[in-house]
Amino acid sequence: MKNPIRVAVTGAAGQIGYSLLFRIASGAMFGPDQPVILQLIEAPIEKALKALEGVAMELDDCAFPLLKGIVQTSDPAVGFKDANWCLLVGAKPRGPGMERADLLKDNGRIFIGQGQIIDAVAAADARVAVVGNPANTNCMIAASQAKRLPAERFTAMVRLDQNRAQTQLAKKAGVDLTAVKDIFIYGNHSPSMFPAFEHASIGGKAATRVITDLAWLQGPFCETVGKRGAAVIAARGASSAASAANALVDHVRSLVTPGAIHSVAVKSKGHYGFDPEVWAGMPVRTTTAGSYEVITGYAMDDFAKSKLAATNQELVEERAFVADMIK
Ligand code: NAX
Repeated sequence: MKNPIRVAVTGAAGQIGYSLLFRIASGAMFGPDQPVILQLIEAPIEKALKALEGVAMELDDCAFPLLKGIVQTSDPAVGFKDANWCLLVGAKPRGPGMERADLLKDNGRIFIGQGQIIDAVAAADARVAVVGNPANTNCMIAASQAKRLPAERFTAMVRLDQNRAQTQLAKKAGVDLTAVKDIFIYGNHSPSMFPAFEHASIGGKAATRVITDLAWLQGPFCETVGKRGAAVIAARGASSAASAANALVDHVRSLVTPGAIHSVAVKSKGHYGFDPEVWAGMPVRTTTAGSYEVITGYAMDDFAKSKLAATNQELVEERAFVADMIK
């Protein structure tokens, strides 16, 4: 039996947490032979901590063979201690009438603290995955606090957008989902993101040769993927939770699987025209467990270039809003 890995999860009593923790404990994230210790972190709010107790009770009641321990805490120094993976799900939701700039600042403060504590107490091999919105910019803020852990260890999730795009292409083409390959998300996890359909394939052929309706690809397809989160809220009365948790399972599983090719928001090095200081979604190939290289060299036409420029612009603006928080 392998040694257990420590997985810290913030926002553990939230709705994504409720779908996520059971998947991690069952082996879906790290594999069926990898024991885990869950280190669950909640805000220091009585109601949230009480709810967390209930979640921990349910985890116990599942009798997962791989679950070797549960830590419940509102102290990040306890929750991130020796963590191999830090899954930053918890964040403040955007309230009624709240400006995006206020959300950026309020959440920025959370991610400053968490970035510093992770850098101080997490395991030497720690990896960080950010889900809490605005995910790319929160990730950038957390990474900027770290002196010990390199910036590449901090990734933000755009996998839900990739999964959404894959399904939309499969539905339009009338094929099984698994026939759709290499659909990658570029830029921000926001409606400005770009699902680069030109590089996707369907049943081994270029997606644009299978779906020849370019107006649909450039219009409704990009819009449906970009605004899917809002559509789920309108229908369900609550934001995406199970699908977000599933995407995080995919995000981490792909990052620990050498050879996997997938979309991750990572620190830009200027590829695809992204400002070198922002975290942007792009295609990566996992090299060794937890490490990756950006897949460069996909050619972009004028339409793609304009979409990349727009999502880059938004990331640059978000960065400017929180400039005083970045070290
Ligand atoms: P919930 O409001 O259900 O849960 C959030 C939890 O985080 C709460 O229990 C809260 O007490 C906790 N929390 C707040 N501040 C904390 C802190 N400083 N430390 C620890 N815990 C803290 O939200 P949920 O639906 O679970 O969504 C969580 C985040 O994911 C939100 O920011 C949401 O916008 C974001 N999403 C990101 C997605 C992505 O693809 N990147 C998609 C889904 C989701 O919208």
